[in-house]
Amino acid sequence: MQVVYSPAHLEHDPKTETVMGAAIPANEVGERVERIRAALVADGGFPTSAPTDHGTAPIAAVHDEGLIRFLGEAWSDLQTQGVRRDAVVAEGFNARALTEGMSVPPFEPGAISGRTGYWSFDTSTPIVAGTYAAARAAVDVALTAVDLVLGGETAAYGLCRPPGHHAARSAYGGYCFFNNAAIAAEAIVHATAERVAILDVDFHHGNGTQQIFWRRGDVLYASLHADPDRQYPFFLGRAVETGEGPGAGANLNLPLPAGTSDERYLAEMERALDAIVATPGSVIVVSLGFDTYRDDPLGDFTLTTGGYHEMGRRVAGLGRRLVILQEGGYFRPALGDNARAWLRGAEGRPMWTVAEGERPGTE
Ligand code: SP5
Ligand code: ZN
Repeated sequence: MQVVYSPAHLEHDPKTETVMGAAIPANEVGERVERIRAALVADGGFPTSAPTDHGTAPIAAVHDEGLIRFLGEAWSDLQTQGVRRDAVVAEGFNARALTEGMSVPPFEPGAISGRTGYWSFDTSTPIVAGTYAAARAAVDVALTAVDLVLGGETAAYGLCRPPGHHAARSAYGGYCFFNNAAIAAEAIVHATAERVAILDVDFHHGNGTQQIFWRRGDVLYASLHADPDRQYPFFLGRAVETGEGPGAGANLNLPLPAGTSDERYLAEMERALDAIVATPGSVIVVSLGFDTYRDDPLGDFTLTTGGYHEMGRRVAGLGRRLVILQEGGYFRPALGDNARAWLRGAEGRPMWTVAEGERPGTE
């Protein structure tokens, strides 16, 4: 399977994230992607290529122009306004309740700490000097994976970083700036006029992807994730959210309890796969997260490396072409094995053995 990778992700290098007011070491770091890349190179079955520049038009097909402009300007704003910080996080948020009952037009302030709050929804997604370049490159990685699949490949893996599925049309957050999977799905619809299914297997609900396609009947969004009653992103991801208007019935949320095992997960995934089978189309975009892993510091599921192999096998078993895009996954020591297992499963290759000359998996 072809892998698309860009070293530009390393330019997004936050040192901390703020959770409930406390600065903690950043979870979403460059080592994540470097671990995966190293494991796939060592495997030998995953030729890697660089992304090509797709410009901003495919991003503007999914995101508000104002968000794109803000992300492009945020770092220079910070310098111009004399704020001496190595990362910027909002000082306040544009919460809907502030203007409840008031017919005042939305107002984007000039001050960087307020402007940041206008376009974001959490404190754990710092913008640093290289964030925009990295986020643009992640989109190009996703779109190059789309090009490979539309060019005839059965599957391609875009090693995106920063991830994307939390980014909404007009807001960034959840370590995500541009919604790589949504941009990829929209590009596929544009190129093929076919319907597209997005299967989101990250631990967290892809609130951004859901929001972007909420009223769209031509893009199915199906997600398995931690129940938002107990886990981020909290405000979306419930089973009652099924889409509206032309998108009614084209959104499937499968919230799951703490402790969800391989067996439970794979059984639940059959419901998502059934929904995909019931939707015409030949391409699936997979939002692939490994924060469902048993040792993940953010997650509370108990999936194993073997579970990922089986997941990849079953998703590929639908017989559709796959654009597989990396989302979350924070237990760094196992990311390489987990990605390798999922992708080998999708190719119909077995799990590796010690006899292959590799170290055994972490199980
Ligand atoms: C793409 C993706 O996986 N984004 C996830 C964003 C989650 N942000 C909230 C982080 C909260 C960290 N809390 C650590 C608690 C450990 N028990
Ligand atoms: Zn996640």
